[in-house]
Amino acid sequence: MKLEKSGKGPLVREIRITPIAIVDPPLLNAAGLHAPYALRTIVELETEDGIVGISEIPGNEAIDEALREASNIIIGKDVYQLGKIQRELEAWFGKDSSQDRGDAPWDQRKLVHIFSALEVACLDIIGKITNRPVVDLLGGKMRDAVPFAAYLFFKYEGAGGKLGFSKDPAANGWAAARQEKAIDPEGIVAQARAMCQAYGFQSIKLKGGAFEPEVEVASMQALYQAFGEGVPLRFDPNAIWKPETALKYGKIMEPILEYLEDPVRGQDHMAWLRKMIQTPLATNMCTTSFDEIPASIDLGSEDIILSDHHFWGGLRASMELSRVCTTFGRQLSMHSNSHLGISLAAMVHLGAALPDLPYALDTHYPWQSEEVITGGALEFQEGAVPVPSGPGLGVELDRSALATLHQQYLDCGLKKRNDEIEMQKVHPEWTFKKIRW
Ligand code: GKR
Ligand code: MG
Repeated sequence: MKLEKSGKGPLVREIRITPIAIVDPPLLNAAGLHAPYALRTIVELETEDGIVGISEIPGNEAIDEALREASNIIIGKDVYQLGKIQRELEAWFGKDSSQDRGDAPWDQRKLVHIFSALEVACLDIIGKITNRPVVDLLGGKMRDAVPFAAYLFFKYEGAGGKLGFSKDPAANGWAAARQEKAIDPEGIVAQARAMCQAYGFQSIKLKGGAFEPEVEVASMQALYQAFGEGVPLRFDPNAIWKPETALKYGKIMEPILEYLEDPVRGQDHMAWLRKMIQTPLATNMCTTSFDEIPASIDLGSEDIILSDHHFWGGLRASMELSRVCTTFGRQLSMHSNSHLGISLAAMVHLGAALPDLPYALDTHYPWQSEEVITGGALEFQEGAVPVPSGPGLGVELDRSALATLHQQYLDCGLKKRNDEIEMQKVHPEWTFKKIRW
């Protein structure tokens, strides 16, 4: 591995974009039901010296297509020239607008995804060249391990994938527990016990928005009864509540919540509720880009912004967001979607570099049963993931797993996440509503 002469730096010679499908159980949310497979895209950049950097982003055919188009910009570029790469991508694709995010709980903007994919892979390469972990490129390690929260879901019975709504009778421990139905407080408490036992999580988040507020709030109360004050609890109905519903149930949950995530839709409604209840409000839906920060500050719409490097345009943008949050008296934590170990490694490097980490971060990782990195799933110790110590991201692509998961993508036929369509397969009359209760 050698540095290029005359300040030219290592140049990208090739980009490989591989869509994959990973088995996902039938999890419920405000937008419907998870499909039997979640889609991800694995990006590899290779330099002229043969150094390969990797990254992972949510899978979406249109974004993959745009990434292929971005090859024109990335090929031949010096991996250190991230500012220039970003400028050229913005000029080519035009800046994302807030509308492009979509109404679903997850983000569908192109540019943030593309830049995140390219930036993380470039940082992986730079780390390999300089023999430093990515966390060092973000400012250095503030902690050795990054804490995550148990992320609970209401769900139908089933393992997902080919098994769909049936269970694999050979599974044990958490692998068996994650197949169980959870549609009421008892099911949620059982899920929490099994997940916390397997991973050692010390904070708990419940994804709501799937059932009537009474059932979901009763589930939070049951978690509080089961785990006591020592385990911080959060609840996220993905903005499906009306303001008056959020006020009623926000007040009821005030004594038991660490924070309430996106109870209502939009900065105005969040700001209104913010003044009416004591519980801190968090968001990954109402303030989702730097463009939305001025209004968020003017209105006072939330206390905690849940960054996601896939949606905010990379790891360095998330570090910048942390500074903005500090300036305006906000906290920063992290949002997630179904993901594998490359994304988790990037999240851990970021989490380790953030100056302050007041809350355990979100991760869907326990719901996934497959991996695309060598050595299998990353390990959790008492709910935290130790920062990988190798150069770059510190994780390597398992080529045979990549090929298998790509074939699974081709076979499953899914091209884009659509939880409404999946829900209609079970309840044909069901339709997505931005605000339901
Ligand atoms: O995986 O169903 C899910 C979640 O609802 C996810 O899509 C959200 O983006 O985890 C997310 C959230 O915190 O809103
Ligand atoms: Mg959320």
